[in-house]
Amino acid sequence: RLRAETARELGLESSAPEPAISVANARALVLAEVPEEMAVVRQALEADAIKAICVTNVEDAQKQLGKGEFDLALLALPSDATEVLRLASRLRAQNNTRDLPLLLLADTAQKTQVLRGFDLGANDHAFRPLDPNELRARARNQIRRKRYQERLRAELDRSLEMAVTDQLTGLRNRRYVRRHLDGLLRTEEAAVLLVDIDKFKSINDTYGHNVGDVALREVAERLRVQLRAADVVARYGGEEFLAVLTGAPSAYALIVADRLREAIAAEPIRTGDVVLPVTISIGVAVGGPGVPADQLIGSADEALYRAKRDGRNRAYL
Ligand code: GH3
Ligand code: MG
Ligand code: MG
Ligand code: MG
Repeated sequence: RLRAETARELGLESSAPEPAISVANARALVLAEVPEEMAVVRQALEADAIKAICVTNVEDAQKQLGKGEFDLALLALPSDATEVLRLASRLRAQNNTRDLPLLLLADTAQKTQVLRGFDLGANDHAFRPLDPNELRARARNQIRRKRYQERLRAELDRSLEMAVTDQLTGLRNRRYVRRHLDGLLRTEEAAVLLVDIDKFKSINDTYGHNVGDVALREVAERLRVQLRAADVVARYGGEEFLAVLTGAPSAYALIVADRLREAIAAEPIRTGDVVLPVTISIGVAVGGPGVPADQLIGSADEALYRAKRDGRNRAYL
């Protein structure tokens, strides 16, 4: 119960019961040489509002499926099943069809080929003569399974995103930027900019914590828009931020730092009736492969300390 509540609070799970997974508007590719068989399959699928896209040869099937817009493929095995089984194998090897459900249609005498198909990654089968109700049940099953898998994957993506995001500002969090920096420093030069808001405690003390939070978010946003997409800026602590720059940053790290400083100082932060002049101090350090992240951040912290000591609203290397 605790786990469910926590998940809900974190937005990982809706409080409403999960809606049943529908198969409506699913797209199925049907590969069948024999027109009568094609007609049976198409009718069965369309009874469940599954759209059937029909092809009669392996090349066309491959071409259609390569677009990756399908929820299911029904592959009818001709008397020589080799080409269709090869197709099944290829589909499993390709990125955009790796998870595509494959349903084989075969003669009972083709059991060996069907089993071979399972080895190659087919998910299910139906034997001739095809029973439309059985076909529909098996198709629905596969489509629901695929859609459920997609839902889980989307939830996982969302959890992973949350695990690296600071909730207050939407920036990356400390854990993420540390790992990012560790990774970079294995192969390239990086600059770290340790940003600390000046006299932030007095903002909280004067206007309250909520205004303090607004200021934090606004500073975060101004830092973010100043940096390139390839740079990472994170909330590193309460009112501290860490930006990591790449691409020969020793030449321009201090220039960027001064631009960040100016972006905050130039315009007071406004919220309600409050007009809040805010400044930041920045400590900069540059290092390359072999320099530990801790050491780099330690140097930036020393530079930050000097910037504070010399009166704040400055960026030091
Ligand atoms: P300095 O110029 O030396 O950095 O002064 P300062 O007041 O910014 O430094 P200090 O470290 O003394 O104060 C930081 C303050 O940041 C203390 C804490 O209350 C506040 N703070 C930390 N996290 C948050 C937060 O999430 N929201 C708000 N509103 N305040 C926070
Ligand atoms: Mg601080
Ligand atoms: Mg401080
Ligand atoms: Mg501070």
